[in-house]
Amino acid sequence: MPDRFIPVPEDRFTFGLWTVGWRGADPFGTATRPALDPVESVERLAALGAYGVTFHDDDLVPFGSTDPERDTAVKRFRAALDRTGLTVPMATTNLFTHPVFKDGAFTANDRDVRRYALRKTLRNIDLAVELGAEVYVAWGGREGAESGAAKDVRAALDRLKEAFDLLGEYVTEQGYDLRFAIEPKPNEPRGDILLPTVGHALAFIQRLERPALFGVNPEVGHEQMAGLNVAHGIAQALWAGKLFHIDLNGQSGIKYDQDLRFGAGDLRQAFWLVDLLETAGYRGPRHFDFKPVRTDGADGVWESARNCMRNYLILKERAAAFRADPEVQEALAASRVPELLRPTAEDGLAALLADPTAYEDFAPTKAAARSMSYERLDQLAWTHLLAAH
Ligand code: XLS
Ligand code: MN
Ligand code: MN
Repeated sequence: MPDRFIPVPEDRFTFGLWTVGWRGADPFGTATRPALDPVESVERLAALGAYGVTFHDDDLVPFGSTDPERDTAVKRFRAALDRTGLTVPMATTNLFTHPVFKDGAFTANDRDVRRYALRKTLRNIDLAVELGAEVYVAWGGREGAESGAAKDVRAALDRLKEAFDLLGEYVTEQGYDLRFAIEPKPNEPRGDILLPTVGHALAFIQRLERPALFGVNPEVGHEQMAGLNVAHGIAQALWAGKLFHIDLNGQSGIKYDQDLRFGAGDLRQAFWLVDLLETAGYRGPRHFDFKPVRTDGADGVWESARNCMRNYLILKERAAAFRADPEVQEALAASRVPELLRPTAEDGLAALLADPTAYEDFAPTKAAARSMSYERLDQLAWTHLLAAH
């Protein structure tokens, strides 16, 4: 049987250089794999059917490189992109690896560290735009604290706002067509990180000078680390017009950031997430931010990259089958799901107040006796997910 789940660039699958390039170093062990040349990553991802590649400044140009070394690295990367047709839709800054960022970057207590972090970011924004990026991700990896007195959180939020306002001013002045996507995460590597969830980030964005330039880049596992329903978070970001980018991966419950390949971990949430992205009109890249397991060699790296895309396509097919099934449509109607689309009081406040059926004649006990029939609906989803229908 021909394989129906082979990715093509039109699927818009993208990968960070740091994902396939992860060498397996963790807090308890050193690297298990050799370093990967970004050029090899570009070539291999293109051969697998990906659409694009993304990078932190330091993934492409190692920290501390001289200007000529930087030029050579960029030139080689650009040549690989030209050869393969792979795009760079997004880039970001590493503001967490070097010890200088041990207390954060834009919110470090030390002002000189904050100024350096801004310059490092601005420098990479120029490169991102040069390579065609439309989105610039900002993950505040070390913007946080382990203890209460260490960080004045309100001052830190002022500094974070100041940093993003300056970045917004810069891209506006330069005339760059670049928007920012803030990536929430509740903890790790800091004990607690600022803007821990999608909701925190969305509220923060509204207080910036140029809110239209800012959206979110939620990561599946990051929301799940906080015990949240990722599809609900993504739905709210879409509702707010703020889903500028997304990091897809897998996570099994509330624990360390597992960064499993997409589809591993909470399969049901992955199913509902794909259903949402595919039905809500999200047009951005499907970006995988995962870590190939450190037990494996190069075979597992490329196998897991392939499987991220394959699993997305499998879930896309399963979700479409669920939506197209007449029995599901009937079950949705029985659960009155379409009724939620109807405004509650389109007749206006005066009419609502004058309507005896809305209160005086309304029979709460009778209404409460109506079954919602959600069990049948959910089992239909479950059987479609497992192709058992
Ligand atoms: C880490 C984050 C990171 C960002 C990019 O947990 O997911 O990889 O996506 O800096
Ligand atoms: Mn993660
Ligand atoms: Mn991420």
